[in-house]
Amino acid sequence: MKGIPRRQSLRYLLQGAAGLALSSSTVNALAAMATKDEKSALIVVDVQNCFIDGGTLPVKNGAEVVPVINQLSTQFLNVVMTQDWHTKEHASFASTYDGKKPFETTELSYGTQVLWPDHCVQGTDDASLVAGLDIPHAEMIIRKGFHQHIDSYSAFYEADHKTPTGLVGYLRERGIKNVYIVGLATDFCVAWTAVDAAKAGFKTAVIEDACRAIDLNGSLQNAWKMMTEAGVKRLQSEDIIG
Ligand code: VGL
Ligand code: ZN
Repeated sequence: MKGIPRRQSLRYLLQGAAGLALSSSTVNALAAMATKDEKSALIVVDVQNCFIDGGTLPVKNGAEVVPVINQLSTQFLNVVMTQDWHTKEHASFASTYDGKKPFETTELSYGTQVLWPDHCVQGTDDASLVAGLDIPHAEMIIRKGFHQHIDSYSAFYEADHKTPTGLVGYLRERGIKNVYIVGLATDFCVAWTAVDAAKAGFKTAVIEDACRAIDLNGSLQNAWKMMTEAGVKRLQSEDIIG
């Protein structure tokens, strides 16, 4: 163990132990140790006015994530935030199409698109981060959904599954290996971000109680299935905060 810093050697021991005995306290210890770590980042997805009460696409109890995320953020050296950032008459808005209503779907070049109320239009107060979000040490804000004809639930790839936002490159260049995802909404932008993160090779966890869902036609259940199949871990904030 000579030459290995004490904290790091303890981690190796615990990781070894976790393979033998998966007691919940060991899992929690590992969850806690993955934070305050240069190789871990918290990704705060779309905690914007549009997705809370008073916004254009409010997620039920969306504002409840704010204090939880503020507290979690203190456990991370690296924090990235995302903003849904649409053009007017965006392809994901029902109002862009004749005879379409919000929450119906349409077929676009890349597949089925849910049509939403107009939301998170670039530069509007609706698209601003929620004022109560208190993460002064956040290092990066990435905007997505700014191509008129392509939606982007994921913070990594747009809905065509091809156009990158640049976030994979940013995290890799920063040496990030582990990502913890929180925010709105569990079943859309959080889930798609988590699946893409896992596919890109990051160890990925979603902190469930720091998210709220839209839950449209079984979308929440589908989202957890998708995430589990992609290898995304499901954590609770107490696993991190204790
Ligand atoms: C989102 C629907 C449309 C989200 C964004 O942030 O989950 N959902 N645009
Ligand atoms: Zn959107």
